[in-house]
Amino acid sequence: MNQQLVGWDDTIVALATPPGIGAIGVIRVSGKKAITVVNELFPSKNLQEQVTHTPHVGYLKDGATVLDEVVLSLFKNPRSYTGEDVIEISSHGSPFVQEQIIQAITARGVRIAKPGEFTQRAFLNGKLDLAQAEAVADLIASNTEASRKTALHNMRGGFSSDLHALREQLISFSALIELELDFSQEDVAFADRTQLSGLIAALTQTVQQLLHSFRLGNVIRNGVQVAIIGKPNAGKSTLLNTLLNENRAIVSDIAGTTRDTVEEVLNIDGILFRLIDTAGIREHTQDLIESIGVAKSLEKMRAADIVLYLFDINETTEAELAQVTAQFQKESIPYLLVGNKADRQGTTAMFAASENVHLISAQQHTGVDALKKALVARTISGDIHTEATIVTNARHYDALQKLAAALDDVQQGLDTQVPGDLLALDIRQALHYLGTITGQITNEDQLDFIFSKFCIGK
Ligand SMILES: Nc1nc2c(ncn2[C@@H]2O[C@H](COP(=O)(O)OP(=O)(O)OP(=O)(O)O)[C@@H](O)[C@H]2O)c(=O)[nH]1
Ligand SMILES: [Mg+2]
Repeated sequence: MNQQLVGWDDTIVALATPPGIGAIGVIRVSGKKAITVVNELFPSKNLQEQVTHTPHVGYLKDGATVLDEVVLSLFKNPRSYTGEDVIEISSHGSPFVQEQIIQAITARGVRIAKPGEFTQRAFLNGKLDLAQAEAVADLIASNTEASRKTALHNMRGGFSSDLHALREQLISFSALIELELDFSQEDVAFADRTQLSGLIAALTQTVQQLLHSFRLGNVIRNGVQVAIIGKPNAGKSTLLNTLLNENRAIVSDIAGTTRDTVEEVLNIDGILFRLIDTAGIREHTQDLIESIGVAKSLEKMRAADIVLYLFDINETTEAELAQVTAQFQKESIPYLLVGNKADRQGTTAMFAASENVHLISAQQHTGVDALKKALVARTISGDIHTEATIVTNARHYDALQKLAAALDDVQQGLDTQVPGDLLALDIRQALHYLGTITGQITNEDQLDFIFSKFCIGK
């Protein structure tokens, strides 16, 4: 595939571990010259004669200069990450030493790898498909249990095997249609059109499920924006501190304490919530800075994935709450109603508890765990099933949408009894979009774009 890619034949080198001082740094070399070049620097053994998947300890020497004492891991093609000959040099983690080793290697006709180039080669050599390669980048970027699980599922080919099954079905479908075309003179219909229609419906359902999973995928990848909104003194900053378990935001009994928004990240059950404490909203404020803060609160409210509307249960009437709720509904803003200061309930309570309201005491930490659970439930509505594929990648989402549209065309064609050759065209279109996800259909620019987002050395 794509043999004519520029630089494809080069041997490449890069530091695979983060730059800086560390116990060990790993330098990766991949390509035709990997073994001969490193062999020149490694006098103690002839690496050419060693078997694959073996470690070798010894000195790296550039002429008379001893560069470092290292461990080399040898992977001979095709049994390596890239499918080419690969040597991983575990050197001492000094940036100076690593730089010298890399220079000694590049001086022998090896070039520095581009970001993601090792994985790109793995893809081009058929070690992974494109969806799996992209999952490698997701795995490296994962920062929660949920993102790790989905990336791992996709890297192991979970998503790819779903797509493979779809592809097989579409191909058998088109084979039936093509057969019909071959015999069109004889006017026989090989393909049972009701059966075909059933197949397209099943395929559409699978694609819709994958599309649907993207909302969750987005949550897993990017986290959930949660804006804490309410009147001054409702206890918003206290709630933020309680959720975080630290005194992050200033709390006081002076209304209008929070002027600028405060944002912090909280991991609940493997999902990242981006909590935003905002300035209390009051309609008439003379204070310019406070009014800027209020405008910002409203902006955060509209941009949030979920709004926590926090109110003091002792100072809030049913009518007020109904008004606020109506506003959220009108603007289609997802919200949770949270009644605070439940520790003081009963003294001046104007508000009757209902199941739509989460009662808490931000100060006494009561009801807060239940609120966390409600946030998670609101976000994912059910467990994250790691066995099921969750689409996390916008490129895949886009291709799946096009695939769904193409399947729709096929279905319409079946409904309106269009001739088989037109159906075949639509099916080919559907296969095309499927192929763009796994990389069976792709172009060099697109590949470069995808892999350029990887880190160097991967
Ligand atoms: N009794 C009681 N007091 C609380 C509770 N939560 C907050 N308070 C008090 O309410 C006052 C206001 O709390 P803040 O967290 O600063 O309120 P806020 O909503 O951030 O206020 P602004 O930033 O001014 O909009 C402080 O005196 C808190 O100690 C609670 O659960 N119970
Ligand atoms: Mg505050």
